[in-house]
Amino acid sequence: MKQALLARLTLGIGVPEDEATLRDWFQATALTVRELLTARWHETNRQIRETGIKQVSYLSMEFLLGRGLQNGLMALGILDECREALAECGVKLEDLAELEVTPALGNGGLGRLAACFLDSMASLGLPSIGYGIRYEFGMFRQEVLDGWQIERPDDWLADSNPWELMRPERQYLVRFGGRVAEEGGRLRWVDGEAVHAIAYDTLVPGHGHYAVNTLRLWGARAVHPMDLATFNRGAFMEALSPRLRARTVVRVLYPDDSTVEGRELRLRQEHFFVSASIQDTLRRFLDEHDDWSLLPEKVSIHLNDTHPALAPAELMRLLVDDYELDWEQAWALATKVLSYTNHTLMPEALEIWPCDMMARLLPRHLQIIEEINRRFGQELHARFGGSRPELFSQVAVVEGGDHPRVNMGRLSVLASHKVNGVSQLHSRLVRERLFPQFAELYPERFENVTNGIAPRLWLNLANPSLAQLIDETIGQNWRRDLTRLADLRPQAENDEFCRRLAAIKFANKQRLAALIEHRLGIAVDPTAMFDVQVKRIHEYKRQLLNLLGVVARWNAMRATPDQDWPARVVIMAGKAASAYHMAKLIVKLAHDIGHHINNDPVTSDRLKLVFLPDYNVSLAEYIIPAADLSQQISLAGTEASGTGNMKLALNGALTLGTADGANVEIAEEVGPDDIFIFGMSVDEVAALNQSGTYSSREIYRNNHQLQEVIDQLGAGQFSSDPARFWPIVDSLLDGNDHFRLLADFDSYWQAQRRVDAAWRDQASWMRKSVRNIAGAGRFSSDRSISDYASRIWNAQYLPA
Ligand code: 26V
Repeated sequence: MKQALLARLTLGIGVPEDEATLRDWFQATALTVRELLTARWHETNRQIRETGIKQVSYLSMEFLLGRGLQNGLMALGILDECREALAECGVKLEDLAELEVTPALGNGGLGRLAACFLDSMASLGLPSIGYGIRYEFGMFRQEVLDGWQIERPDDWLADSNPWELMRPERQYLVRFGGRVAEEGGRLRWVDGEAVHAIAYDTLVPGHGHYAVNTLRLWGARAVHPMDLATFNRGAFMEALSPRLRARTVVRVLYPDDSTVEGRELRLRQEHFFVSASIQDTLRRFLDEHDDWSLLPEKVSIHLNDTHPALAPAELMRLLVDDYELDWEQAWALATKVLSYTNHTLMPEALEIWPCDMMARLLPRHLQIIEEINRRFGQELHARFGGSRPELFSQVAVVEGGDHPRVNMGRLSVLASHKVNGVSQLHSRLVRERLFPQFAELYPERFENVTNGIAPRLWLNLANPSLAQLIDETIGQNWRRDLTRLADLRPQAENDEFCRRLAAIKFANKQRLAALIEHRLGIAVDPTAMFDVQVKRIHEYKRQLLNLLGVVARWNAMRATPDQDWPARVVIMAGKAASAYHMAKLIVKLAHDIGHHINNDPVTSDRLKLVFLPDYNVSLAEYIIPAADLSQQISLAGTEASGTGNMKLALNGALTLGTADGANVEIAEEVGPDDIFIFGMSVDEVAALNQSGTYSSREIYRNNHQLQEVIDQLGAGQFSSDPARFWPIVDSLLDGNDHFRLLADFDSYWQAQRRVDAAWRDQASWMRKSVRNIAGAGRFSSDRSISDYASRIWNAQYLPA
């Protein structure tokens, strides 16, 4: 190992050992890992070709990978060996690992899920290729200035990326604009402007399996990178503009879509990566086969939300226009290979594209979608005659009216043989609320696959001491099958085990306390309860409910300082979309409240509120293993699943949550005594909304505690500008509190008091913590992927 590292350092990176910086060592170690993985990768690809086994094309606009070094070393089983070899050279592996930039090519849950799924597909030996965009700038870096979020560009490629391999031979032409021409009785898309999509491959190593799969991200290159004549007459910038223009499409990951110009670029991105990915999928199929009827046996194409929902249109265009299949045959193939996962019910995230924008950018795709829609109308007419006149307008892919639009959700459902939600509850709501008519027309199409998380990252790497304790207690089988964690349940009654678990948690909390002190200059007590809410900032996730609770607690502590208030550190982190003003104001509110109460001599030893900036995968690896309490407090029916809830439970945090998303299934696994569920159920929320009687003001009038808190916000008690938080007060009182914070407040407060009581009995708390870990086995992404393989893709595995 040491020889290998030194060779990469001196020959690969080109620096002598005595001059090597830490960065050089990182590069050399990464290169070593990549070479070892490449051998496995070639072997995997050879096996896929020779066995003719199905390969899944997983299309996703986002892959939130996190760092690669320790993950690669762990997959190769040489983590300790490498640590020792580096130590002999006077280098600490952990210092190298911290140097690696954290790739952040995703916004939040959906992107991280895609990364966990890649890990599981490789670890199960399921041949797959993840397709996405090689954004030059990923998720913005969040800085906080005077409590306000500032977005900074994430220039993650500024230093070289050791993990990617450019594949110039995998290059495809992607067209925009132009027109549809008729050539020999067939329609063809011509003219317009074109760019080359060029593949950059990242290796995805399996753990406990030799398989190494591929993540293929598309970069963009101009067809004619520079105009030499223009350059020679001195117009240097203009000469290079084609190159810059081509790369615009992959420049930046979308953190929101609040402007029209932004929306058109987003559609360009979607088409760019879909077109390249479908062309590549068909190319790979045709390299091995010459009979289209084999396509569904060899290929599955999965749509991660509607972002890749142009795929059916692009697939039909290639099959019908380029490969000259009949429409009927092409459609039968398309619907057999495509499947779609829905990740949100939030109306503003459901993609709908104006037909005029599509006509400009993708004229042939629009025609194809209109044809799909026309034939669907015919099918409905054949099935129902005139008996359901309203039906077609409820399911039409092209919504008519003055400004016709394409509904990407409906297109995805219509073109897929399976559609799934991401938790049992969410899948029910997808059927009942989002696509009720489709669920009636095609009931067999609708499935649930509850989300999961990759235990390699969220347990073995993030919390190695816990992983080791589990190994010593129940052996290593849980590493293959996470449900074996259930074997830990009896350990709740074992004082020695609980003591060791408590010691691990405490060490993790000390580590996080040091990070908080270092980054924020705030000293927190690691013996206090670490009460954590980490996720994107969004009104439906109700960070504001948490903040109202913190102020109510502060008020109560000041009113009765001698009461036995357990010490708490409330830890929040998360990014607000750059144009989402209310979310940014909530970030500011958290800072203003924190600033105020953290300096209160009456309470500050027992109550702290800290906001850690720039939440990302790496920061999550610090926070999650150190959490005692996990807040999952979305309004019931709004959080599709949540996956942070699973990561926190797996690391022994107790959940304080609503009956929403996967919280419901976590409660089933751990049992009602070891989780704190509060608030309205989905059905109660629906009943309240139906009644039309909800009045947040009335609740405010009748709840003195709540009244005090909201009045404090309105009076500017926490801020230098008294009017600063009026928009928040207005949304609660005059906007009728869209996410029903006030309706759930009292129940939340009572649940928090139950949490306090439970925390006072530390021995009992640790027993609960054990049962949370033991109950988390179902939430492995290995289980999710095996569900997809059997119920959706009909995919097989390579032998281990
Ligand atoms: C929509 C858009 C619209 C255009 C601009 C960029 C952008 C980015 C993301 C989205 C939709 C995000 C949907 C999402 O992340 N859903 C989350 O998916 C998780 C994995 O299934 C799930 O656990 C979370 O509950 C759900 O909110």
